[in-house]
Amino acid sequence: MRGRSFKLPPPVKLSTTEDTEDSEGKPHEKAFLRVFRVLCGGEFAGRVVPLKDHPHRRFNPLRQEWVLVSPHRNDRPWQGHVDPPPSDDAPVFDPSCYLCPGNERAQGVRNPRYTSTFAFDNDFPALMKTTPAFASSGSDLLVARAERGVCRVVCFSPRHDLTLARMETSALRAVVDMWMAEYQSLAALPWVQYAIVFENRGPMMGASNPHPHGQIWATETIPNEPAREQDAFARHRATHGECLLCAYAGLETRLAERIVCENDAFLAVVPFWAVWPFETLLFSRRHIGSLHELHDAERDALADVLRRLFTRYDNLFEAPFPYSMGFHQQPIHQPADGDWHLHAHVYPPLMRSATIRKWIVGFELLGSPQRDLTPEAAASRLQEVSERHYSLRATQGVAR
Ligand code: H2U
Ligand code: ZN
Repeated sequence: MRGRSFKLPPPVKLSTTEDTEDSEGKPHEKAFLRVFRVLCGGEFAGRVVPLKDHPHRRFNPLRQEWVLVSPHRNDRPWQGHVDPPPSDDAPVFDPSCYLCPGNERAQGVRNPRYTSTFAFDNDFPALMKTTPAFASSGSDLLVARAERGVCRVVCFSPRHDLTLARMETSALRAVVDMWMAEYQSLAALPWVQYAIVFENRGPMMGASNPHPHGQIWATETIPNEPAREQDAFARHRATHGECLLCAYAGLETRLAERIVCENDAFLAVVPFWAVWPFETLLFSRRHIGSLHELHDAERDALADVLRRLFTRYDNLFEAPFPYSMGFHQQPIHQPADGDWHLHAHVYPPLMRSATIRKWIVGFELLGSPQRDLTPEAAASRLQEVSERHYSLRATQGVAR
C-alpha cells in the first residue's frame, strides 16, 4: 500500500438489512460502518477491510473535522507519566470544604444548611455582568472585545462523598431540575446568548474541589464549540433536509454497535468520531433544542441515563472516573423549532487504567486529534461493565 493513496468511498446507498453484502457484492449499511471497501488498485483492491485493522481518518460532522484512528497502536509500551490513583474515601461532611452545607466559602459568605441542591454566584467568576462594552480598533490582527457573563456554581448534593454515579436517581432528578431552573433564569437576561451547564470531575480534570458540583457559565456571545456545531446543524439540514443528530440517532440505533446505554428518551453512544478513548455523546431521542423542553418523564429519563452512564464509567477501572461533561443547547434567543438538537458531551481523559491518561500533545496539537482504541472497542468495554456501582457490591439489596 505504501505510496498509494486512498480515495474516500462515494456515498453508499444505505439499507436496513443486516446482511454483509447484497447480491451485487456491495456492502450494506451495517457492514459499511464497520468496514470499507478499498477502492484503489493494488493488493487490497475489491476486498473488504475491517476498520479496526488499519490506520484511518474518521469525520466528526459536529465539529467538522477529522480524527486519526490508529488501532494497531493500542499496545505500545508506556513509561511515561502515571497519575496517583483517584481517592475514593471522602467523608460525608468535610469541615474545611467550601461547598459543604453550613461552611464558610473562600470570600467569607456562609452556605445555607442545604439538604438537596444549592446554587450560588461564583465567588471568583471568569465573567461579570458589569463589564463595560469596549472593542479594540486600528488593526484586524489585534482584535479584542468586552465579554459580559454570569458564572454560577451548582452543588449537586449536600453529601461531600457522593458523585453523580453514586447518587440516587431521584437526587439526580433534583440536579436536572436545578440545571433547568438555573438555565431559565440566565436565559431571561436579554443580553445572554448562550449558557453552558458543565461539570469538571476529579483532580485530573482540574476540579478544584471533590464536593459534587458543576458550573454554569452564561455569555453574551456564542462560544466557539457551540458556534461550530450551530453551523454544522444548519449545513446538514440544508444539504440533507434532516437534523444531523436525529439522523445519527437512527443510524446508531439500527447498528447497535456503539450504544453504551439508553432509555425511552435518551441515547448514550461512543460516537463514531470520538477523540477521547471513552468519550460519549448523550442525546435526546426527541428533536428538541433545550433542557427546558423536556417533559416530566424525560427529565426522569435524563437522571436515569446519567446515573447509569457514570456508573459504567466508574466500574470500568473501579475508581471514580474523571471527566469534563456539559450540555450543548440551542442558542438562547432562537426559535424552539430550529436546527439544534440537545446533547451532552462527556470527555474523560483516562486511557488504559485509572492512572494512565491520554495526552493531547504533539501531532494532536499540531495536526489532528488521534486515538488508538477504536470507538467500537471502547463502547464494547463500557457495555461489558455493570450498571450497579462497584462501591455497592458489598451492600446487597440496595435499591436504586
Ligand atoms: P471547579 O471545581 O470546576 O473549579 O469549580 C469550582 C468553582 O467554585 C470554581 O470556579 C468556585 C471556584 O471559583 N468557588 C467559589 O465560588 N467559592 C469558593 O469558596 C470556592 C470555590
Ligand atoms: Zn463538601
